[in-house]
Amino acid sequence: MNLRRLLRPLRSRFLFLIPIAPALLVACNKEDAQSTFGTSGPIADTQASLFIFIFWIAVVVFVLVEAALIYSIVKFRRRGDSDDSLPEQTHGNNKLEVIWTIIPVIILVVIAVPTIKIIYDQDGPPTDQGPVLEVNVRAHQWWWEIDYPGEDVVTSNEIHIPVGQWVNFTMHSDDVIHSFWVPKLAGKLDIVPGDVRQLAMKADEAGFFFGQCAEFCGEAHAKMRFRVKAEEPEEFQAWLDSMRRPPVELVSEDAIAGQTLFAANCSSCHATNTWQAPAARNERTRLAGLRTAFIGNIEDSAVIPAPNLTHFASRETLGAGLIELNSENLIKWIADPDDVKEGNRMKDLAAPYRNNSLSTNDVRQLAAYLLELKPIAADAVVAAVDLGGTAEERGEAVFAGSSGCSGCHSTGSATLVGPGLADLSSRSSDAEIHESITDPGAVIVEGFPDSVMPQIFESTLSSDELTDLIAYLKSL
Ligand code: HEC
Ligand code: HEC
Ligand SMILES: [Cu+2]
Repeated sequence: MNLRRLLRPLRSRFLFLIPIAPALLVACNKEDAQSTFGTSGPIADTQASLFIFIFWIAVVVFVLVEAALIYSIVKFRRRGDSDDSLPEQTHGNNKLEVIWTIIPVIILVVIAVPTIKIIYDQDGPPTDQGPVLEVNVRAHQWWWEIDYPGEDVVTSNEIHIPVGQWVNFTMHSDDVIHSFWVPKLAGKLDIVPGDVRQLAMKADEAGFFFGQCAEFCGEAHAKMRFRVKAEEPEEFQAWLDSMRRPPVELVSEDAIAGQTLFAANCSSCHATNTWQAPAARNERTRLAGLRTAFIGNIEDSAVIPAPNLTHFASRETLGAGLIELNSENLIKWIADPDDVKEGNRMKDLAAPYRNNSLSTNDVRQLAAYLLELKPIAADAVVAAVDLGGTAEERGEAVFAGSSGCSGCHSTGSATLVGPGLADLSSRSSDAEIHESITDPGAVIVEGFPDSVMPQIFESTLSSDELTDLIAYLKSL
């Protein structure tokens, strides 16, 4: 029969759909970590139902148009080789043309009404549903800076939020256009440099939601991920509080050695001390300073804004939400960050990778240190520490410890980020050294960038620590 001959080419041409179909259908699996169908909050729910609504309209249109098409093909097909007659021509039929103009207009209006309503409804958190949690997000190539304004809590790449409370994300970009997307919680929103973007969402259930930068932003774009951890409100509050407690005392010898290595090699970019309120408040300024230093010397900078690592061991992922945080992965990351995440800036810029100066043992000790960085228990009493030793010895401990001085300053004449501090006493008085530490912006050493040395030591160092530190610096 003619009809069968007519359909034959279709059969072979569309055979390729058979192996591909399951792959396409997997995209609709609600269980998938980044599925937009398995929603978990009012914003994503509404967006998904709008999608489904438009989808069914499209299905009806598709079925009617295809039915009309197939009907016409069959009804007006050429009947036999001798049939050269043309079917009746309807060109310029006013009635038909008016009908197929009006029907699409009606369809588009039906789609536009709920769409526009939802766009306006979802612009900002609702004002009548309790307090809104504010979270600041700053996108960097290729990681996320997170802070909770008014809470003195800073973190990176993992965003904790309370279940059932509206959250308003205020977003900036530090470099190029990024896009903030947590598929199960809300649609994506582009973050354009120089602009402030706001996105509200709410999680209806606890969970660890996948996020992903959804705008191509350079080499490691596909690996610029993050997580939103929605927790019951008490757990969320407990997390906020824990981020403001001091770290536990380091136990293993590896971790203690790792701390010194970290101060010397890593602390010029990464902060681990924002459990202290002044450091937390200063973190944005510190990162902005690193950014300025990087922009001033893109080819050869030794610093760039980097993820805050305070209480890093309480995180679950590594490399901006890329892989699970465990000892094996962390060692892999520190040994060669590029092997885990091609193109990332740490491998390009950090001195130890440029000079290839980290031994396998150093890497292991650094990992041991980072994996012990967690807050003390809520009910732990901080014992007063008697440091002992001479003022100079105590000052040396401050210099090499979590204040991060040794990450930026050598004690010889070599320039790291800041000047080498040998012979400091021959060029500065006690008062000048004191000022250099507590108010680094007051006098800038010639040839060095402004606002890179953190403006926090006035509040993070006790006056005893300052005195000891100055005694140590004078001894160099
Ligand atoms: C030049 C600045 C710089 C230095 C120095 C540096 N890093 Fe990084 N580090 C970065 C940047 C930038 C990232 C983010 C990379 C990415 O995900 O794209 C990063 C990421 C990390 C992460 C993953 C953080 C997360 O939230 O997933 C760890 C862990 C880390 N660095 C450890 C170290 C250690 C250990 C050292 C010292 C050996 C070090 N870094 C030295 C810039 C630096
Ligand atoms: C993130 C890098 C960084 C850290 C951390 C840092 N500094 Fe600095 N420091 C600099 C830079 C850059 C300069 C030069 C610009 C200026 O004068 O502010 C500087 C300048 C100084 C000077 C003046 C040096 C001179 O030659 O006159 C002193 C003293 C000093 N720092 C001490 C410290 C001490 C002590 C600490 C730790 C408590 C510390 N710095 C932490 C970057 C840093
Ligand atoms: Cu991005």
